[in-house]
Amino acid sequence: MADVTVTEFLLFHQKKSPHATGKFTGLLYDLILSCKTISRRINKAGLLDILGGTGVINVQGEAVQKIDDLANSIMIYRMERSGAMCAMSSEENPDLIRIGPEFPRGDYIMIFDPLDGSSNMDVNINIGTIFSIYRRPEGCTGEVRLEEVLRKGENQVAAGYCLYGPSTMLVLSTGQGVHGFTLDPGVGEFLLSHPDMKIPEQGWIYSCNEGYREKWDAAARECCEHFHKAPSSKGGAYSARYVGSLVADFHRTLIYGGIYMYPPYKGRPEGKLRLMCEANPLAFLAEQAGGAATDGHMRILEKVPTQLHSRTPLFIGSKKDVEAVGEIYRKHAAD
Ligand code: P6P
Repeated sequence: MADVTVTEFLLFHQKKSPHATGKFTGLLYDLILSCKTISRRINKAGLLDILGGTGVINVQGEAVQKIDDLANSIMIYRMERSGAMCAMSSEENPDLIRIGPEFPRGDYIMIFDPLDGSSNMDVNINIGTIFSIYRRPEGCTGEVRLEEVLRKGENQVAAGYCLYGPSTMLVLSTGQGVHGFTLDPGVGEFLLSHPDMKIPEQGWIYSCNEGYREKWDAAARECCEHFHKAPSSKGGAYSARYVGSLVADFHRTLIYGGIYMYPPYKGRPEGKLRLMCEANPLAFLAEQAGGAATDGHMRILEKVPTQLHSRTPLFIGSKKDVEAVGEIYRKHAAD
């Protein structure tokens, strides 16, 4: 396959995409540039002394930021200059980030986690950037209001992640399937490497933090037991895999199939993961790839966020495996 870049792929292979417009391509250009910049900084992190806390003064006399603060600054700096945005929300910022009059504005809203799982970097484990893109609701003008942003995940026009690992990968959907691009550092381009990614109907891996087992509700414990006993897609038992970095655990699930579970637990009835910048974008990808994503009771993409940082339980992956969880939760709800 000849080298196909992301832009070329969207413009030539997704003609139906309503976003193959200059604005969206511009958004994507700056998003990709942000990911490439973050990737470069991460790969040198151990050497550039940007692990862990702040306090280090670098050669330019700047206070070196923690890597996730740095990733956040890179994303905000780039995206507010893209000319495509009217507002953004970052997991690192408590409030909505509105695009000021000093920048060209567009009609897109991006919600992102600039560097999910960043603590894993201290032990050289994959981490990732997750992004969720909406168009501003028709007819809305002037300053973006919070209620324009707090919308169901099914309104996303695009979503994806950048995974920083042995290679840096961009996995993206604009509503026409899921496609993976691998960064060729020599060229500085993301090139199509995984066209039309599909999650297997059923998998052979379940992924959850069983250390919290005693804090889960009965339904979540039964889900875990289900995967201890049920035959996997390979006929034998399921294998347990848990990286503790959401993008890494999801990427493996997208490719191999199976299920990633982050149930609610005592003290956290809504679970730990963010609805808008983690669960929604991954649920969009999962469904586009033929999989499923629920909170145990309903589709993630149908949940109405009550605030920017709403949390949600998450069960995501192969359709059959997520359905098994749904059945268990329905049985417990009926009890
Ligand atoms: P726990 C990382 O902090 C993160 O947000 C996700 O990347 C990861 O899947 C999850 O939390 C791990 O959480 O509670 O199992 O350590």
